[in-house]
Amino acid sequence: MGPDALRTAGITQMIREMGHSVVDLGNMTPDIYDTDPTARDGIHMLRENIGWTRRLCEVAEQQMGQGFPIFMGGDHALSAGSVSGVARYAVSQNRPLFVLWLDAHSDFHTPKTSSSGNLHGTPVAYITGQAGFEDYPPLRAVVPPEQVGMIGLRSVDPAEKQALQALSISIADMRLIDEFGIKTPLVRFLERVGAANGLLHVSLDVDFLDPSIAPAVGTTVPGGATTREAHLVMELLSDSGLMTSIDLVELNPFLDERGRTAQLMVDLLASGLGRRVFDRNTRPFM
Ligand code: EXY
Ligand code: MN
Ligand code: MN
Ligand code: MN
Repeated sequence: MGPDALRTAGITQMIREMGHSVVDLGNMTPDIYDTDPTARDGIHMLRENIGWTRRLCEVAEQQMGQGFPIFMGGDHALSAGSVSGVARYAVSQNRPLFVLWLDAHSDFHTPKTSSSGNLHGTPVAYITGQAGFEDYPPLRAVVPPEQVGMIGLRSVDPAEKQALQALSISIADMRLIDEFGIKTPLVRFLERVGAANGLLHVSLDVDFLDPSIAPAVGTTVPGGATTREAHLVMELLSDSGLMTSIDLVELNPFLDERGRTAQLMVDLLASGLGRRVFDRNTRPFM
């Protein structure tokens, strides 16, 4: 339902109006995975998620060679597939892949540590090659933790925190954003991507945004990014020219109010693709 809500909000038309051609591949279907998983009980839809990961990984690798893929969800578990496929493509190009995770959550559980059993809480651990994903497709290309940046965090479970503390993922929680502004950590991360001639995959979870502006998500956490903070992130991404693929995830239109969250996600993508009120060089005062 998420992708259809984005389509209804005019995502295709917006991209065309910005001068790009669009191919909508339609809604994907997962591969069948009918092996008995070895993971403990209580992990929801594990087989389905493994099937989705396999399919999306193939599609992502293939589509990276065709243009700028936009992966619409749906559950954030889809990023296990989208990012692992993008990572394979990056290896084929001999370029490092950086991943920017815009989210209230760190999504750093494994099927072994998750207490909810919801696999949307796990994709970053999978793509960075953490143990505990033995049932999943083996990663051909791991994203090194030092090439991952997380911005917007405000809900991290103890097991995730413990695992993250041992790694060098760059983290800007909301406290840091309050103190230094959202531009500071983002620009530092982008400088590293540019210096390494990296590809940049952005994973935008609706719950990165404050629930007051984006109610259409099942995992709202108060204290999120404002409308302008989120647009600034997307505008700076566009200015950098570094972003090469994006996930738009966790949109649940059943929880929306007159489509406002879907519209905001489309508008944010427009900023990420270069929509501006004025060009930078014609901006008054600065
Ligand atoms: N950490 C919690 C869990 O694992 O259940 C919440 C995860 C929510 C993940 C979402 C969508 O970003
Ligand atoms: Mn979800
Ligand atoms: Mn998420
Ligand atoms: Mn989230």
